[in-house]
Amino acid sequence: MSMQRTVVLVKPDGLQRGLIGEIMHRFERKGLKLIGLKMMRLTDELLDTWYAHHKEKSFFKDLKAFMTWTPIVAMVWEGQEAVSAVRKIVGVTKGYDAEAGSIRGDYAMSGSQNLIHASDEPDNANKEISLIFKGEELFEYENAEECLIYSDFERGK
Ligand code: 3AN
Repeated sequence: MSMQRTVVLVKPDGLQRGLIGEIMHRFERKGLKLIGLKMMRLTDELLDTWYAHHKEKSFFKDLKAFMTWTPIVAMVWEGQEAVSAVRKIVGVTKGYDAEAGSIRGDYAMSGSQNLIHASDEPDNANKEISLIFKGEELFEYENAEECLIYSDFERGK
């Protein structure tokens, strides 16, 4: 087990549908720790880097247009195995396939307008953090509930 950080973006459809609070609540109640949060407009250049693996795909242009439609809300969450824990809460890419109980399973039907981006592995999470957040925009603090969420052993005590 390892302490990890992961990036969540609430995409323009999540903002328009008023789901920011609901989405944040899902991660908060799980026991993940919020260490960074901001609203921003993604740029064309940033998206070229962010979605470099989709550059040749037929949907790339539409994906970029969608992601720049309105501002997005970016967050960094921290916790044990946070990358996979967050992906499970988010659900699989296509909303109509996503398990009931996951965010996409509960709120999405589309394969592209799927409310959220979540980092897919720790190395990518670190790259994504550095693309969006400056060092001083990430906060280290003691979470008062940490002793209830994790065992002493898991906290290295
Ligand atoms: P995920 O967001 O579940 O990690 P990725 O990384 O495969 O999925 O895709 C990134 C984004 O690209 C998706 N969230 C979705 O908005 C869009 N996308 C992926 N596959 C398709 C597709 N076949 N058609 C349209 N848009 C897609």
